[in-house]
Amino acid sequence: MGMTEEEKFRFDLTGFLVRPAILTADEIAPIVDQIDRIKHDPESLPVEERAVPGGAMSLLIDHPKVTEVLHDLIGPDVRMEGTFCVWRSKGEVHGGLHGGGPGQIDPIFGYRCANGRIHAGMVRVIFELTDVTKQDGATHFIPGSHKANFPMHADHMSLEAGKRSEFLATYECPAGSAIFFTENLCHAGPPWERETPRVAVLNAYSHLATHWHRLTIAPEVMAGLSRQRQAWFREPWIADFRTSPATHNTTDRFLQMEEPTVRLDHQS
Ligand SMILES: O=C(O)CCC(=O)C(=O)O
Ligand SMILES: [Fe+2]
Repeated sequence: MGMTEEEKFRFDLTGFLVRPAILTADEIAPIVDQIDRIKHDPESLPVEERAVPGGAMSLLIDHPKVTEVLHDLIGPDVRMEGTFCVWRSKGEVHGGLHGGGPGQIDPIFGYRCANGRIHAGMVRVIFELTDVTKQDGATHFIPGSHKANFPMHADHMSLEAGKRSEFLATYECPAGSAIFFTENLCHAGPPWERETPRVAVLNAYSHLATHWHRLTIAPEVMAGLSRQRQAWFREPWIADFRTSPATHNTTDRFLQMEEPTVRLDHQS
């Protein structure tokens, strides 16, 4: 199915998109429980579930309502390249406004749209696992800043009450929603304002040819994933010309291979 025309318009205009409630209550509860244990009692989990993206949360890697959006934002060949989860208590922050403006994260990860198709570099997907209101302090954005032609102006970079940009925007959503944004959008993880914690998983995806984050997933966590999900972390290359015709780095090829081929530095 893919993104609707309205979703494409919205993402291109603002740099972010909310898909509300794509997860069921039955999917959310075990992931919340897993993150609670990861942060507070990791020993109570089997090793392959003790860190992202293993265990219950592994269904987020390739959720169909996410994959179809990534194909429209990045292209048919997508890798997952990083992920983290948060259990954010009142007063805790991720950081101030960053990104946005003409420099972008790097041109190869830049935001482009040509011939009616979006070609985003790195795309972040936030899975909010609790209901979120606009007062809670979830991720904030300066909409449109992924296409800004002038550097982000200091007058628009404050998160302090009374000094916030008139453009600063956030979202409200029910538990189980996915928020997509291009990493070139100016964004922040401001202080969490709510008494109950923010529980979220933040995945990063990019084109199969590129890699921004060095892979840090623990070998035992990777080993616990299905081959289909391991394929999302395959090496960043497109074609191998040692064969004729060239071999393409497809998911199918990965699945046909006998040996695990997600290379981790600390494994060799
Ligand atoms: O924690 C947040 O709300 C923002 C996280 C962030 O800056 C990012 O995922 O790039
Ligand atoms: Fe960020």
